[in-house]
Amino acid sequence: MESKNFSNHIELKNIKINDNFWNNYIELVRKEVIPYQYKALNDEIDGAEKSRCIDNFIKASKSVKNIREGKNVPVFPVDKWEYNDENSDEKSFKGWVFHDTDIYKWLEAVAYSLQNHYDEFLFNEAIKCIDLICSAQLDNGYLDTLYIINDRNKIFTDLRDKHELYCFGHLAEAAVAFYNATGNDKLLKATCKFADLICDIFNENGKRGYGGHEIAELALVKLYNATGKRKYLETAKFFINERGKKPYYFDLEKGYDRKDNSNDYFYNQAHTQPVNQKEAVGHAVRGVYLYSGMADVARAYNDDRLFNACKSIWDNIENKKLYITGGIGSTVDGEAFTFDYDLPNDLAYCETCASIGLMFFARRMAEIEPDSKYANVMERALYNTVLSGMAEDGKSFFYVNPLEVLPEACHKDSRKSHVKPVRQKWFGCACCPPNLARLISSIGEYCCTESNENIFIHLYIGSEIKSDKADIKIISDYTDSGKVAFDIKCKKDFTLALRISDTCKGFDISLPYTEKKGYAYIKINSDTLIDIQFDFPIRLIKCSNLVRENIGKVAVMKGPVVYCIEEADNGKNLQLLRLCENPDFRYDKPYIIAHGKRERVDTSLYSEYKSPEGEECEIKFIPYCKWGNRGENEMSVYIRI
Ligand code: FUB
Ligand code: ZN
Repeated sequence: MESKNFSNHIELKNIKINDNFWNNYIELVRKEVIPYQYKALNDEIDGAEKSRCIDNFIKASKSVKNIREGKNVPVFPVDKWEYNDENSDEKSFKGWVFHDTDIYKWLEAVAYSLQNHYDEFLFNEAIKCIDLICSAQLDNGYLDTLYIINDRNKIFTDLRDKHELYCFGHLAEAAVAFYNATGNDKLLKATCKFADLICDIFNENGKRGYGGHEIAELALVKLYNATGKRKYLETAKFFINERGKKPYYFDLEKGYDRKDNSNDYFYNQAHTQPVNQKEAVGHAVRGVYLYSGMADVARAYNDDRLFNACKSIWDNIENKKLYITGGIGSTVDGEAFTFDYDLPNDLAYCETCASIGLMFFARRMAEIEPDSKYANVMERALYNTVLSGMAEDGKSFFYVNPLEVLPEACHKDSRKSHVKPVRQKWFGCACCPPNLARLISSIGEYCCTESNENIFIHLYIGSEIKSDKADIKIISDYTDSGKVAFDIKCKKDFTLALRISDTCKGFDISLPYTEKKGYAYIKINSDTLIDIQFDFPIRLIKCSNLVRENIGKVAVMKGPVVYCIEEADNGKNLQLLRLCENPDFRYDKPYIIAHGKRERVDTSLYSEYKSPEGEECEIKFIPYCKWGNRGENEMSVYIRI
């Protein structure tokens, strides 16, 4: 690797967010989302799909007690992804195979939130959950309620589909976060016991398998960083090395005999070894979790080949598979990446979790290689698809984040039934809401990183940062006026590296700097004040003409914020609107108003061509992340010009 001088994110305890825009979201997560999700986990929300998560832990805890007491514990089938009342026994596991992760992600969010704002009541509720989780752990360390309740003999026999290593990964992330935030190590100890079991089972002399849904890789690296136990790092590397080797482990465990040496398991990114992968394929969330783990392992082992695979996958996403909103995953079929430049607006998947995972990948890449392209994408995902995942009141969520919605199509066309025209209270498959909660409450970890001699500012969020190099106060009006001020109390010489956003037209920094790979470097050797003015005019952005849907259309952006049009502001049939080439934009926060034309409705299905007639009108744009807060209505990011 070019430089071994990697950077690390600043720990949450050393960064206090103080930013009008972000305080609002962080408080929303603390006051609304976390308590609301706790109710959801306990199945206490009327009209929402049942979670069954806590219920499964209670059942597993009883199984563990009965096993210890030598009592007969019933066996139920482990043969599906989803177990509901119709297809399973009342006493058996309920919900999706990965439902344990809901409480782990909730706990992780609680941990970050406690670090931002200590709350005795929340801490005590979290401890109750941790006690419950630990009581559901088998004596050998194994912990997954599906198998503990339903069938202990089938443990780790269906790695491709059953998510045990995925659940472990979220457990480990929660445990590390909770320990870091509170010093309470009960969950961490339980997790290490499970991790030890995993390391004993999966190795060169044991099972040579790996999870069908990745995340254990990055989680084991986190666990290694928290505990210093090297075998966790080695097992992360082992999972990445084994993945995609032929004969495929997934074939072996299912007893398939693949005679033709064909490639398979693109969906799980297991078609070939990660080190040989060059583009993003398959299930998007799995992909970005794997790529994050690859970046971690490449960094820890200084592995150039693996890092080059990460870079090539990154470039493929950034330049060919990324929606303007920072969404990824172009199809519901496998919730997956498709092919280069295939970015349909109305059929998009763009799962909230996928953009969150993209931020994980981006930060890791930025830590290894200081190039602004990573944080540019991180910012794009954050301000658009990630934030759009949650309603303004924090009480409902999008799983899928399309760029164009016609509610009637969502209701009547089954190809679009994955697109919900309004946010949902909760989901049977509820991966996204708790993922959002953990991301927003740990946003400080994405703002800046530091290496031996540099502090990198990736996101311009108002904050107070403490490091051994300096205490830095950032006052930010970034998304609005583009102004950011730094007040630096210097403790020792260092270089401040400020990301130059790819969405600014120009910028002005009050001190001399040198520019490299999208960062402006400023030497700091005494207390210093710096002002940056980013020029964020309202801009029309076009897509490559290889994206067929968007020919003749543009999107409107101001800084990193993508805008859209909604029926609530512009009436029905948004497809009839056209922007003037000189739209004379007016910014009236949060709206952008522009001049355009509305074509007259033409009900005759076919007629002789003549240039369309239309009348002048005002077109009102709203930030994409705010769409869908006024009931069910049409929405579009792209508009004809
Ligand atoms: O499989 C677990 C989670 O459920 C995935 O990450 C999401 O995409 C959803 O499929
Ligand atoms: Zn999700």
